[in-house]
Amino acid sequence: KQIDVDHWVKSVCRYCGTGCGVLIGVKDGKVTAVKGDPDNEGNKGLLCAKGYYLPQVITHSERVTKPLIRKNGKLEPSTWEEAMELVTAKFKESIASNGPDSVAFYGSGQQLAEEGYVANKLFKGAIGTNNIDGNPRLCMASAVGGFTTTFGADEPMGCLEDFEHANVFFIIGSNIAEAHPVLFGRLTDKKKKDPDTKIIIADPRRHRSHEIADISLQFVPGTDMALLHAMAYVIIEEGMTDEEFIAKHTSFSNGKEAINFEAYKEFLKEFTPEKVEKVTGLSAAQIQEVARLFGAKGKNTMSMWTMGINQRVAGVWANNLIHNLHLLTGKICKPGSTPFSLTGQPSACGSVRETGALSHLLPGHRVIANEKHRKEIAELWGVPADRISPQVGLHTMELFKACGDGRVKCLYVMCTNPAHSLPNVNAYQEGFEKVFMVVAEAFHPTATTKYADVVLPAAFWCEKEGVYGNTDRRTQHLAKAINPPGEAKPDLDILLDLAQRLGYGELFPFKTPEDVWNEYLKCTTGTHMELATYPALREAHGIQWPVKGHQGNKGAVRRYVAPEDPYVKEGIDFYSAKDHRAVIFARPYLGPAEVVDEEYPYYLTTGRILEHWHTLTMTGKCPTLMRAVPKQYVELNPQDATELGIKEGDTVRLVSRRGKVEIPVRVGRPGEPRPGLFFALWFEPDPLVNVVTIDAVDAASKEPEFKICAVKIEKV
Ligand code: MGD
Ligand code: SF4
Repeated sequence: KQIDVDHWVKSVCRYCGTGCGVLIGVKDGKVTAVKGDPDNEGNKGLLCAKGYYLPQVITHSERVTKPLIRKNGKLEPSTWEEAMELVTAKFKESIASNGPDSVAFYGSGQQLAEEGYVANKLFKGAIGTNNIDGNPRLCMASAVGGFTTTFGADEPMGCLEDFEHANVFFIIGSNIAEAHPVLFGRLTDKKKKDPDTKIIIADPRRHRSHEIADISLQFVPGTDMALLHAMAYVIIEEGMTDEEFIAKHTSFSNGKEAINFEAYKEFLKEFTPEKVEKVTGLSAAQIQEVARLFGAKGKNTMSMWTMGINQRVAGVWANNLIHNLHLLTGKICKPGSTPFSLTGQPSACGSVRETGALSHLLPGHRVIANEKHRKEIAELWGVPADRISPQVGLHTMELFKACGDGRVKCLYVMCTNPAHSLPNVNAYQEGFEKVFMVVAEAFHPTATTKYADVVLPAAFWCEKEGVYGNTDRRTQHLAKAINPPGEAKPDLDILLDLAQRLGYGELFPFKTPEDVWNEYLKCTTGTHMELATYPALREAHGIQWPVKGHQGNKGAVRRYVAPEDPYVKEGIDFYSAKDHRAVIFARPYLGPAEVVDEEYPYYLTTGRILEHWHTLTMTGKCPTLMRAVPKQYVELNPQDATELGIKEGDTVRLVSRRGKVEIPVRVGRPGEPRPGLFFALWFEPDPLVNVVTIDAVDAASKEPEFKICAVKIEKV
């Protein structure tokens, strides 16, 4: 069919962390088409269904086009002036009466980097509270913890180009086929071109990704630490280590103190394949086979993981153990050899991890706990040194708890839908009801706008200019393609207006996203995550940092290795780590927070499918995607279904210690998922699966364990 387009605008898909380059076709001020950008390294012109159907989402009738204020319990249209005056008065009053920590901001890995930077500066630098967090806490916080504890700095060293060089892919806790479909396409291409490529998929759940697996491991939920330690044991036992690499580039720790290689080997004796058979439900032979493939000399191994590893109470430690395998074998910082975390959202890296828009961070990978970092940022922001509180702010789950117990009185929510996406969400309802909540949203109603006191109409993805930072340190510019509908405004403009009204205008003299970027760039100068300039980003199809001195439009494809990384003179140098040595951790085994018992005998896990994104506010507006998958469901293993006398299409009640949800059943193919495990989609606002999930968090990253809880099942 002929596509009706006047011109194409270079942008980036607004969904997953792959960050596929897109070209937006515009005709008469309307988006008429989206196609993959062939010059983008991330996707080389390909898109998945979610990306292709973005035009159907933009013009939906549920776009918010006017500010709304709650009056007599109902959200009524108002003017920007009235809405912003109300928000300003409430925030000012709360700060004056209860102090800066009585207000908070909750953002998103889908916001633009400039929006994240300005929100962070407004709350931490101007108002003086570190109560700013965001949904990357639910998503990538454990990966951040893994990278920072092992390598001393966040974010991966590898790149998407590594797909072309790897011979062995070790994919654990990731349904790459559905959550990162274009990367799955790269994987299948690689396998087609080079049939000797081996793909290992390790996951308690059998899913679409398993279809190309050479080895498919389905372990007992929450036992991956045992599997990873056992793989390390085999790698050492069978001489697959790179002793020179270990001696030169690593140190060992038990998490409390330094240990030596011998002590680590001693520790691993508790994790022989035979000993972990029972825990993991895998045979010793399976574990040995996988370890041998991973460690095979002369082969390049790329590991990938996402929420199955991150959304766990052992999230940071499990991340450490994946890094261990690469450090023991020296399979790192080489083409095709790398640990590579897959990011859930388009800009969790660029807009939150890099801008420091979480309660313990500051821009440029700095941290609140470090006095020097606070001073540096205060100086760059032009605020007194003591304005940035040394106290780490509230992390996501604590923040919503604080809305309920009155510690937080005013909350600004932007580009996220927490009343749907938080685990054990019923426990936080009181908070949603009590707090004065401002929600900057592109669509209404959502689960969260239902509780909002003020809804601010936000411009959507292609209606504003800005920058995303995708999964492989790739910074990408999104040009504005069309005007927002009605009175909707870019989030950046709304935040700048709020800053002005709160009396901090001098600190926010920005007229354009580029002005914001220019100030933010200074926060990265001299750090190892120097970013590219706006003109360079506008021209390029993504630039990977570090970009030393912000010069040029060629970033560092790989990090910590010469000549790609400008901070390394020769060979490999883990320059962010203490003594330049990455840490191999002897982490004690930790299983899930909740294990099955007589009363709650099944495990429940939740996740994405290809066709839908998170809380359905966007893909739910797309008729094509809704036709493909109109309803969420819980998937049961055929053996479990038979034993329970449940058939495809039946409705069941899933009951946990926290809540219950009624949901239709889909019976999987044999092994889908592992017997004893149920898998539920969670995209519908009603019934809400998150009333059942658990809000236990990883002690270090504070990321909740969405991936495992115990349930019972009842036929409705
Ligand atoms: P989204 O649907 O992505 O979900 O959860 P959320 O972030 O809460 O919400 C984004 C919102 O931003 C939408 O309502 C959209 O309409 C709005 N929006 C879109 N564009 C703009 C814009 O430009 N400006 C503004 N202001 N708004 C905009 C995601 C969260 O969910 C995450 S990140 C993870 S990883 C968790 N995963 C997970 C799971 O695996 N299982 C279960 N059970 N729950 C989970 N919850 C978590
Ligand atoms: Fe968008 Fe991810 Fe699909 Fe690419 S793979 S088109 S970034 S959702």
